Amino acid sequence: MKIFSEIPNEVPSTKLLDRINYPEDLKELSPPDLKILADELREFLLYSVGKSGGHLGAGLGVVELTIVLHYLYDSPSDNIVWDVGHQAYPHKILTGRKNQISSIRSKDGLAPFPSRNESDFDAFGAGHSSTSISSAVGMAIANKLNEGEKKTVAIIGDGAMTAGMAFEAMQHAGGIKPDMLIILNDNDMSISENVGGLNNYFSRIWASKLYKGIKSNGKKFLKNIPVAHHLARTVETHMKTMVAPGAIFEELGLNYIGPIDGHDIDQLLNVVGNLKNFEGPQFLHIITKKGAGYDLAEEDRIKYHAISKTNTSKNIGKTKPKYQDIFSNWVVDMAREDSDLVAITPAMREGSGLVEFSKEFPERYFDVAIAEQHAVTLSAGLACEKKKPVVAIYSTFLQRAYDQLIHDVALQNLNVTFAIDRAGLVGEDGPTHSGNYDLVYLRCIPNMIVMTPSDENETRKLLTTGFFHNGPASIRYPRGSGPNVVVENDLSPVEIGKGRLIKEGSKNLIVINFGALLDQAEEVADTLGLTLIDMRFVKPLDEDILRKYLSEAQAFVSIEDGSVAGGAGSAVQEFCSDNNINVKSKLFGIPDIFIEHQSREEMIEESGLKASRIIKEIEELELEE
Ligand SMILES: Cc1ncc(C[n+]2csc(CCOP(=O)(O)OP(=O)(O)O)c2C)c(N)n1
Repeated sequence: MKIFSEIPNEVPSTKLLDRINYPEDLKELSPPDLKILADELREFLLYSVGKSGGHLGAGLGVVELTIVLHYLYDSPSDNIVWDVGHQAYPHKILTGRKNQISSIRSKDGLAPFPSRNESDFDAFGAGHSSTSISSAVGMAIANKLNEGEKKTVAIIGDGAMTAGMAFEAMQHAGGIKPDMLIILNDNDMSISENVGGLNNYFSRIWASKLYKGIKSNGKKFLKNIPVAHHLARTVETHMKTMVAPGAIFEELGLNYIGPIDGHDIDQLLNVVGNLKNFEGPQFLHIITKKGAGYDLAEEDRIKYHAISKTNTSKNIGKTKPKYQDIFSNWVVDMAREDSDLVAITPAMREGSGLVEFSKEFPERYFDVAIAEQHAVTLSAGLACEKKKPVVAIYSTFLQRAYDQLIHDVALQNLNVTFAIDRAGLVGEDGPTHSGNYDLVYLRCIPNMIVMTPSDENETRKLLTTGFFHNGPASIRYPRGSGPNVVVENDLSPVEIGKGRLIKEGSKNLIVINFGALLDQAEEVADTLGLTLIDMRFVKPLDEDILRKYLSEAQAFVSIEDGSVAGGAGSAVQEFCSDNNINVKSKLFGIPDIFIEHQSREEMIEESGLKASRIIKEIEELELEE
């Protein structure tokens, strides 16, 4: 494997890759050519991610695997399912999208993850982790029912393998034995270091020389004779329970093979080529290096999980703190004050702003791996024993733990604070990662306090408020930076259910803001001379302020960075209806469609949430003078 030491600025010369547009072109190459192609593909990937920004380390790690899969399988007829899909850039390049790859993640460009709308080669859309085995089992079952000839492969990382969903799928597959191949791409990393018992287990397999010896000498698994193979396996399984950790998958009913070097094209061709024709669920464990072939990415696997575009002025002089920095400072400050504070992340230490906390309070920091459901119920258990858990979680990933929110936390009125990050429109990561639904799904849960800070200082205050509240509380804030207001150092709460009047203007039409689009709301209020309230709380609503201003008004408009259907504005409508307050209303929020990947600004614009658009729509409201 060629090791590159920089991201090329110019389009690299890639003689072989130039000839490859679709997998069928690949099949013309000889195995030695595939190795040259791997170097070219890697260089081209480096160049294009340098242009587009986006996920890098995972893609570099699966260059050889991607080539081999497309060489051996007949996609799109065969189904190749990539878990999460952040590693699928090489797959996109080899499946007809080479010339568009540097448009990835931008408006009208390629999607950040596999997308069935984008290409027939993307067998299953993703973005969230650990869905590949379930969907692949479904495809394999359907193929059997359809009496088809399609092959099915799921490729899942060791990080994604930590999720319960992956195990739910494997235990099902082990029972019904569909013909499929699961490839565990083990690079010992999630976004940060992979954690937990399963990860330790994989490391033991990796380290076990004894096991490797048994594999190479004792098991002729490359023989393409399924029956003989399975017989051989029965004997071996017993040995493995003593000495070989791969037995856990065997015990589930899968045929575990490996580990093998996932960068060795000859070995991959040999092993995958055989497993492809085996009956029943096959499990191949490959070892790869995240960031392989780019020295900086190999050294700092966390930093190069994803990168920004290189050489853009955007990257220079960024000094505004992000909401994640505000959370990071708050959680450390609060933990210094209260020794019962514990922080939990489902595998998002860097993204959620828990790096400093994890260093200062290692015993009070819990990365539970990609296990959102467990994260929430774990927090419930901690709260039962008087700890004060803060669950730092992306809005979109909290969707995974909805029953746990209701059944384990809220129903028992447990004291858990949810710091909900990436709330609202998220930008380049697209609809899989947009946190559009939390206000809707949280405000209907009894006992839950729901807060929408509108700037950095408010975020700190409302985090404190949620933490001091003895019961479940959620504080949601967006990705990136805010208006850059001064953040006070103190840790004092605000009164629960009290909004704040930002400015008083005409009392005929009231602008009601929920959260991070306050700048747009202010522009609307200033331009039209209207009264503006920043509600702070979606639940409980500040009924006094609403009664005071809405009883005399003709109409209100609400603005929120969340789904308009059932969201915060709807809560105000419900309040008016319950209290016989007869006002017209116009709710501004995210419409009932998935907003495709583009910058957050562009998403806001497409959702009709820019001040200019809101002003126009207000002017079209037929209000009496
Ligand atoms: C449900 C869910 N939680 C969290 C994430 C964020 N996330 C994206 S990739 C990733 C790490 C995946 O690790 P692994 O599967 O080992 O792939 P690698 O990046 O190491 O190749 C995480 C935590 C996600 N996409 N989905």
